[in-house]
Amino acid sequence: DTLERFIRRLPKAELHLHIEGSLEPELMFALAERNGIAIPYASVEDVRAAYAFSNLQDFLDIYYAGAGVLQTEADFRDLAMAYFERAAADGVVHAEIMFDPQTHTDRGIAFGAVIEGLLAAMAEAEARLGITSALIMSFLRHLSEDAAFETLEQAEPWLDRIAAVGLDSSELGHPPGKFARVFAAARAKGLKLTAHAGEEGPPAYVHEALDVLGVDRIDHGNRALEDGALVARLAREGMTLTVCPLSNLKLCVVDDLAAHPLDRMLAAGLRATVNSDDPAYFGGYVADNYRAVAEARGLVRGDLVQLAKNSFTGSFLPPDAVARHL
Ligand code: ES4
Ligand code: ZN
Repeated sequence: DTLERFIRRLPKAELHLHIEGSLEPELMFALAERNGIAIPYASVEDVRAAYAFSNLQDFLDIYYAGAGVLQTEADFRDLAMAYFERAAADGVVHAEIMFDPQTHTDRGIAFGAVIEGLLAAMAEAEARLGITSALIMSFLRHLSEDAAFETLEQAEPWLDRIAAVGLDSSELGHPPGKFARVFAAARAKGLKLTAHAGEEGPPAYVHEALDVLGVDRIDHGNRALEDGALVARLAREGMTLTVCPLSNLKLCVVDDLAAHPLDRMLAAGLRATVNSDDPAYFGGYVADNYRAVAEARGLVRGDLVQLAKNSFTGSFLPPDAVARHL
């Protein structure tokens, strides 16, 4: 069995995926044409050439511009369906997908068009591809907490179809504590909580996500490794980290995959998982991430099995469903 085949056949959950980040250049062009929207690229090759980033903000500027082609409920359904097809081919059996409502509502797209399109794709993915899924509604941390509260209010009619809230976008200068009250409100509504922390931000932001927000999961968490006491705490509490190797490479969180800390995380007893983050922008879906980091860090098949197990243990599935996947 080749490594690639082994990875593809390993049933896994994807826990860190921005659906807007799965917008491939080909679909971007098709939606631009369908919606009569001009995009600043001449060709698919031209788009891919623009995907050279030196940090998170570089990427975010291009990612928010790309999302401008998404206009209708059908666009969001097509976007998510394309992701599910690709994920199924990679052996993903459960996906917890983040969406950024503010990226769309701030340019006049109805919250309902976004979420109904995603929910339609989720239903089709389960029926036709056998993939279960859940939604994580992410707040943009460069915007205010009041704006996040407004988004939580808009989501009210669909709260029973949203598993969790998340926190993404520009990390530096926007610590988790900025969203303490809206995360408490989300928790009171029965939602799970996750937040990007320690991608570019310092270990203190990871502490804050745990202590002030009370998150159930940490997205990325790379920089936690700079703080030994924090590592011990994350291990002791069985906190899941949703690590994204190719994202880390493209956004220069690591200089080289050969220096990626994934195996050090596992060795420290951390519940690390492997995910694709924004696969259309970072050069690979979840199986590509497993393969790239396995080759760069010499992971053995037992490590890959552990990572896949962690993805179910760390999911927001109910315990009986988790047990069926282990
Ligand atoms: C993101 Cl990699 C990453 N970090 C923070 N926010 C994001 N939104 C989409 N991808
Ligand atoms: Zn992310």
